[in-house]
Amino acid sequence: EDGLAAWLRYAPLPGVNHQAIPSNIVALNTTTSSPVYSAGVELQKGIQGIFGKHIDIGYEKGESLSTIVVGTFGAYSQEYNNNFNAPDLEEDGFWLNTQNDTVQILGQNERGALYGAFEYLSMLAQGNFTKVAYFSSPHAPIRWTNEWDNMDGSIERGFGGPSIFFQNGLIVNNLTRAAEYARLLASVRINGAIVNNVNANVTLLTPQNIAGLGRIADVFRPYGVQLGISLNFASPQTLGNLSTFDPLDPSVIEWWGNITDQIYEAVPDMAGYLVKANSEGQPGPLTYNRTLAEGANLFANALQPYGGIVMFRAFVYNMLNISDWKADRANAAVQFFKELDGQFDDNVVVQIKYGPIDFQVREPTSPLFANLLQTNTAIELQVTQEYLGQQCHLVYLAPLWKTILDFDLRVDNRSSTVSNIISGKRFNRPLGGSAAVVNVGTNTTWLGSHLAMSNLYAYGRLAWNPSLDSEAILQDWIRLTFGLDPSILNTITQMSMESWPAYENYSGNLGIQTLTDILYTHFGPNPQNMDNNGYGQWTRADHLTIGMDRTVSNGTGFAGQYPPEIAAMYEDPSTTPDNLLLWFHHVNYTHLLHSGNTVIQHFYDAHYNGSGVAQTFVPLWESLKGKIDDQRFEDVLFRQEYQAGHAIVWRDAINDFYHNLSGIPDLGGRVGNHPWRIEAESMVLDGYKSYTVSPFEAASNYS
Ligand code: BDP
Repeated sequence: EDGLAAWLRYAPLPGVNHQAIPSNIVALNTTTSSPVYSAGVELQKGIQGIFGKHIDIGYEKGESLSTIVVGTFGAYSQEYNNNFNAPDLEEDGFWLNTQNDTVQILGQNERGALYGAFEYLSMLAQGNFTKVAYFSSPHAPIRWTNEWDNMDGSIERGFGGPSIFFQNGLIVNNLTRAAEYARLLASVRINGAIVNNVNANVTLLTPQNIAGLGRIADVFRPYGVQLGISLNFASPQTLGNLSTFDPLDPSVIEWWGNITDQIYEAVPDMAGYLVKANSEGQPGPLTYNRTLAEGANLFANALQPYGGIVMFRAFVYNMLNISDWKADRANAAVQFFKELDGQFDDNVVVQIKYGPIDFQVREPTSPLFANLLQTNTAIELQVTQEYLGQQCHLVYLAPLWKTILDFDLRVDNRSSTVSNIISGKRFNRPLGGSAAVVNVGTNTTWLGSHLAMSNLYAYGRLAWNPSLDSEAILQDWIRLTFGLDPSILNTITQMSMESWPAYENYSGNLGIQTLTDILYTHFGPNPQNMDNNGYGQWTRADHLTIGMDRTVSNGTGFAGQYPPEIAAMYEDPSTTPDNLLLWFHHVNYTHLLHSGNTVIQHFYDAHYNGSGVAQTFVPLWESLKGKIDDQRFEDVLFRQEYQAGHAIVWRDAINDFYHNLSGIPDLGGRVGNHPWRIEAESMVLDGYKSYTVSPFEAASNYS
């Protein structure tokens, strides 16, 4: 197995009597591009795979009761002359009833029906034959992915090979993988995908490429996935040859109107635009002294007649001067956006990264969620593991995401969880939801690693229902991906659930951020570079102290961006949780944590513990030999061996760095001795050259 089928393998379930499975499918739509038609095909395929039983698909009510009927409520009522109405189902919701001979899978819309079919198949594939009857509605309407694919076929922060959409500046001819991707997304109820990089290339908007977008949308449509695109704010000038890209200039407004008309001509159901403006060198409205809201509304107006949405990113910040102790990149989003609350059109959604900096291993919840009360918001997550081991390390991310989604920001001293803010419920907003940077590629594993796919699966599940349990989601994924053997279930559960804490322990604990190379690669340890960059990703470490003082009383004031109850908690080191201490406070290495340990000893211990856990993943995985097909077994083993080694590189680089800086010995006597480490000098190397490693703490033999 090469991973292409992901969690939709429909592997045979041995020893199951398939008499209980209905003998026909009735799909209430004959249009081949409709999600209900796809649902019929999917049910047939799944049942064939799981039970080895071929069942026919009909398109109207038949004689037999032993049927799976899939369609919208509307189509069902008509065909079966039965006024069975959906009780307040949200858009995309469904009803699944397996209690009678006729299994009913009915959607509020076509997409809902397809989701219900995938739900039913997921139960069967997991050997779950419980009789159920329930309605299911999404928590939020926007459940999108963002692909950071470039027109040349490369992918920014993509670790699964080149693009499935683009090559040599054009849309690829063969969109088979794009169609398969849409199927995967639909199976976890994702309803939109932005296909190109937020650092957008204007050439996407040439007539030839707009036609190409139409072809992508055509292969997405049968799965109910709407296509969206990222825009470059300066396009009217760089592509349209106008003298300006000022969002209030009539020629610019007209230019975007025309382009939008052309896109909807090719993609009548386009989801909308994603815009990264005035961030990291991208053009935006600030060039013309226009506000970010004026910039966003430019697109909102163009999209409004078509029902499209603008996802406007809150990831806006300036480069900062390291010597300014009041400077703080974490403050930027609230500083730029809070004053614009209420100025965004109703079809604008401000898309906010989960933390105030940038997808770090641990961040506090972005306070912007608590500062936009009259604006639609969505959370931005990352499935692609940019700072989190880049698919070479197993890091199951649902537990991290849950710390944010479940976080109660206490706006107006009332329960205000992030999940209820982004759904629109808390502030009564019409739109909201989530986006995840996924970055699948042409690699048959999609993401570059089999085990990383649990993150894509979990993202979709949580976008639909953020109250689900991370471990329960994981276990569904394991059974679907690797089968029902309990030892497989237990082993992969253990590895995955231990993986984020382990990675946090060896890469950057106590809220200090991922201590990685900040300047570009974002991979591997580089603690020294955390205090010499203009990106504001700072640790403020010297030989006595460490951590960013973000208090109101003494520091950058960031803690004060939260509502009062939360601000008070973070203002005081004694009420700040240990895992965020260094995010909010600048303390001595000898500062005592709630755990009773000093900061520096916690660093040492955590790096030993975390890297130690990574060592155990290898024998744990090896215990599954023969229970998993050889191909996936070997692929994962290779990754786990790499992670085990790289975790030691992390351990020693970080520990040695802070040991040198602070001069404080490790009470365990380990730091500096490098147990379990094999130096390059003790290996027989072929074809390698010596190289000056920075930081030198990461180098072989510590030199
Ligand atoms: C950073 C990435 C960069 C992205 C940027 C973004 O390093 O490649 O372009 O985020 O989100 O994390 O726009």
